Amino acid sequence: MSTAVSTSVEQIRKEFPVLHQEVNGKPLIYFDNAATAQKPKAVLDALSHYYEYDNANIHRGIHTLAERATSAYEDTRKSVGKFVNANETEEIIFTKGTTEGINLVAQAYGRKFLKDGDEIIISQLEHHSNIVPWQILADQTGAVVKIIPINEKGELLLEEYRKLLSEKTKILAVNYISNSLGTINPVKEIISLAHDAGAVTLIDAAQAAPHHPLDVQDIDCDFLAFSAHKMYGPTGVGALYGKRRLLESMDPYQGGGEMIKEVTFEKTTYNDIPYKFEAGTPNIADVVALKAAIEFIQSIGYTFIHDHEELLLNHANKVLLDIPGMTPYGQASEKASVFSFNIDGVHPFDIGMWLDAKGIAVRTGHHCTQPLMDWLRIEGTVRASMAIYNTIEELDIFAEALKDIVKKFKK
Ligand code: 7TS
Repeated sequence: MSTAVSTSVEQIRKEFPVLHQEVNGKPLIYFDNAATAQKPKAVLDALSHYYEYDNANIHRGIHTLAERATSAYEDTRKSVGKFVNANETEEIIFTKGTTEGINLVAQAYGRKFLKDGDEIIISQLEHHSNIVPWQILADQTGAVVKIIPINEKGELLLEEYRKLLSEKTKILAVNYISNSLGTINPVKEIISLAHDAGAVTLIDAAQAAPHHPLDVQDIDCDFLAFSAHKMYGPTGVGALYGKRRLLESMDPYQGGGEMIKEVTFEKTTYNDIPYKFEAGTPNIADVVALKAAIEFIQSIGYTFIHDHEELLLNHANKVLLDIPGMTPYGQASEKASVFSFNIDGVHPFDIGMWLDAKGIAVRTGHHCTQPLMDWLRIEGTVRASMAIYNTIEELDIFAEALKDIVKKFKK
């Protein structure tokens, strides 16, 4: 991990062109970072530089541009390997994002190794993309999906989790950080318990990558998936880490070019990892720009990110909790900079619309966590999710805007 450089939020904001605009006549306040984060100039420059100078298809050409494109693509693989502290670069597979990474494991690992009566454990906090692929797998194999319950604060009940584990448990898949409540889960402990039961483990790190250092060797997960776009990188690209032994044992996910060694009509042999899982022309430009996103995060450092986001969350609690009618959701002791809430008598959608009219972008609804909303007995929440470029002043404006909305609806 690179050490935090001396920087300031003011300097960081200058790196993000999109932040410097008015929306509906007000300066934009962007609090929808859990959905997707904004992109710094370095990422935008990497994208346009690639298309302006290096664009070529990778791995197949001997001409100079093809070599440049290939080495830029493979440089990102090295960079991602270091970013998650993988043992080997070949353990990194490029995907479209977290969703594809999880589906890849469910199909290429799960479909091959799971059978009738086996169990897959997930949690009440999961995003649909860490629920539905396992339901599809369960339908295909006869496996059963079990759920780790949570407490009122939005924390996983580890004692209940222990009771779910048995020799039938074949896969444990949980998120590192909840997108709806911000809960940071004790994944190292969860993984160790799953391994004791003989299960393979997958961590959905979609919300962790922008906020929390990733170290696959330390937490000892078997698979870990994340998306570039939530960590200041481009959309349409992400990475899946998998332990070599497991990746090699798996079937291919998709067939096509690049993932083969030799093809005849009688028999096809597959390429080595990681290429076995990268059929077809990949999203080269966005992979190249992912490296710039990693370097951006490393130039700031997770210590600075953590301290600033903690400051924001504490301030959010200070200025938002006593707004009349406020019900916050998710009060975990370990929590990322997400503030999810409802206000009595006002539909979350109306709050979102009124905030937008004031230039404030939040997300409203179930946040692709419908089972969690059902557990909370609500349809959805308003979610303000903060990032490295957000400020205390923005939170103050947000609090005032919410007070105005409350007054308007109380009339
Ligand atoms: N897992 C978690 C925990 C997420 O928050 C998301 C996206 C995903 C998986 C899926 O990531 P994707 O990049 O493959 O789509 N979360 C959200 C959200 O909270 N609002 O919009 C997308």
